[in-house]
Amino acid sequence: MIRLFERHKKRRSFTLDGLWKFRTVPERKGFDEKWFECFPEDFTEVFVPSCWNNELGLYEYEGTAWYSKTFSVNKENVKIVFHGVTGFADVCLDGKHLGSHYGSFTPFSFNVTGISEGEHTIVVCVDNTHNDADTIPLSTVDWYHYGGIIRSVEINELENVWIENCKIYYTLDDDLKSARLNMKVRLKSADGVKRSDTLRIYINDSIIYEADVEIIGESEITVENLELNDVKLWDTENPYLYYVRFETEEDDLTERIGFRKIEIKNKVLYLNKKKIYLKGVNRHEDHPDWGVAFPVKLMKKDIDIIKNLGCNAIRGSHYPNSEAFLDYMDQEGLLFWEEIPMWGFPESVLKNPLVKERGLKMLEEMIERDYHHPCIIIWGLHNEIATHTEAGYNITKAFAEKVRSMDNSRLITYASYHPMDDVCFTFVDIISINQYFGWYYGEIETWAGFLEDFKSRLKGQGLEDKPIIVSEFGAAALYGEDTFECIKWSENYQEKLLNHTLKLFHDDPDIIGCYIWQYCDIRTAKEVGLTRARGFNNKGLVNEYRKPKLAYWSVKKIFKKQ
Ligand code: ADA
Repeated sequence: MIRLFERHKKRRSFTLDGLWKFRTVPERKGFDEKWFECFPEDFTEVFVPSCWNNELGLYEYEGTAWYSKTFSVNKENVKIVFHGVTGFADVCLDGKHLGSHYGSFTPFSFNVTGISEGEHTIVVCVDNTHNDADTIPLSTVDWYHYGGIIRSVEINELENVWIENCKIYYTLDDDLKSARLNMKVRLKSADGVKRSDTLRIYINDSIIYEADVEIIGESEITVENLELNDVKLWDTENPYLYYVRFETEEDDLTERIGFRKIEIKNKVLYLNKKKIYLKGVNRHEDHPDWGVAFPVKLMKKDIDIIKNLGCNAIRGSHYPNSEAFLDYMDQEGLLFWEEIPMWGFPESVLKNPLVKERGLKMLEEMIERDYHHPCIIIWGLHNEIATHTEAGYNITKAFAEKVRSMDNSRLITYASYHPMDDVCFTFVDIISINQYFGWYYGEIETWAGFLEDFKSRLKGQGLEDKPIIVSEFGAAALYGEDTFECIKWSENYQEKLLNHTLKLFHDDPDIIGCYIWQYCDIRTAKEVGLTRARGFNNKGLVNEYRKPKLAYWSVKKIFKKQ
């Protein structure tokens, strides 16, 4: 399941979820052998979407694998959308190379026109290798590099003219009662022939716009200044959603939006002009049975547990999450921080132009995909990169400019691990810091003094007007480990650390929220596995099977009161 609402009433679309032919192979073998034309005989089968590391015998496999699936279409034009393929993907249809894509967590698509109705075969080569020079993420990260076609592959059957995409921008009037909308709709046709059509736009089934249009190949239609009165707002209590449907004679596309205003004034965060404090967790999409390829049922369970904890916010650490997860947060009124998987890049790697190029592309694809989700209030540029260096400065500047050029309606931040000598805070709206006092260094009580020192440093640099988020803090607790002495690795030590820090942050007027590291225990990369008990990052409030640790109940008490 890709989305939680119906995107088309007219257009036929379906997923290729199911069993695919599958073959692993070292070092990108298979191209010279023309496996895209003739798939090797000795294949096995896997379910798509999934992670191959959840298959028997492939627990630690990181490399290349080939996939193949035969399917039928009833039209001559189709759009094939890959919603998530790890690393490098090369796609062939009926033996012809359609194209390639890099980046695991955002979709890519191909429009294929003039094919025959009936059966076709798609072959995909997935290369999930990482290095410490130019892949995003690098090899060395603190989560597992699952491989595979991790999200659905979708086939859309297209008519002669179809809706390629649309963008809905709005501004709310000062009283938040009416909205002004601007929209952009891109129509495409399979050939260069001039075609006439009619474009209609509906909001919640009421028509708000109609015009005759002409398309030669591709046309962008701009609709300006549509006014909507008596707007129902989207907020954490009542997350009201509007359905905007674009329709031509033979095609349609529905988007879902929510009207809300997020802003910072005098270091206070406001949602729809009401002060809000972010009570959050960092969450990886990770489960022992599914890896990163989550079923919607499990997403719902995670959101139920997180809401029950009293949270109003989630940070999608450290990559764009599944579209269905974002849809569900839209429906549940949760506030989301979304970021790209750029984690822990040292200065030397940040100088590589390919890293910058790939990072910019990932930001672009993330914002393009998720622009309409009201749950997203913060775009994260990266996590714990060398923001105390010139290379960190240059890349952060470029990233911030890119994000602002695409979306000025949300807040920008990144998680800094160099708070005392960071040189990039000037580019962002919120200063976010990751610190582990009481775990890797210092004592739990060190936090208070550190915050005072940090704030004086900000003042000294004229940055005291920016609010602070504590984007990561926490302690590892082995599930079931309970001690009289309250020592590290026990559930009671984690509880003690979180009790202390959550109260401290909430009482600090400069802090607008915090995200506990982390929601659940996760499998980690082999590069750091041996420094982590069980090969897991154990700082979850629940374990990897979502069983609560002691801290869960204390955090719940605190968050419910705050
Ligand atoms: C970092 C990082 C997290 C995780 C955490 C930890 O701050 O951003 O992904 O690795 O440390 O547990 O040490």
